[in-house]
Amino acid sequence: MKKIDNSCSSCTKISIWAFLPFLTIFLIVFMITATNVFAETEVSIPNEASDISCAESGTCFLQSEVTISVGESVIWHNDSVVIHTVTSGNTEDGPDGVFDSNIIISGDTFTHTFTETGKYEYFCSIHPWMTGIVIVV
Ligand SMILES: [Cu+2]
Repeated sequence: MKKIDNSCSSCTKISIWAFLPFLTIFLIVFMITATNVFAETEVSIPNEASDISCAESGTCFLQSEVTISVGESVIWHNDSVVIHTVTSGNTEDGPDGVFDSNIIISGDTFTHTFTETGKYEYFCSIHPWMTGIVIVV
């Protein structure tokens, strides 16, 4: 008589390994999602920003032009010893009201999340030669 093994001692092992591909996919999706949610592009406001010569070299903001994806944020760090603002718009037409940090003191930051595509010009209302642009694609 043939012995039939009903104990299925290998069943537990099989079921654990069967979840591995799903677990891997879940982890990959989670990491991609988490990366997008928390994606922040850093822009520094350097010490030399308060000197008008930074406008010629385009170094009033570092970097003065950044490209990000919809839903991502830009965080501006005031790495200088004086106050600045990050104000959307341009010096010709003034603020356009999309975002405005108001005064950022030395060492402080301002963050804005961009939810629509477009080209967002900004400047410092205290040092109007300080201009930058955020391109959201
Ligand atoms: Cu400034």
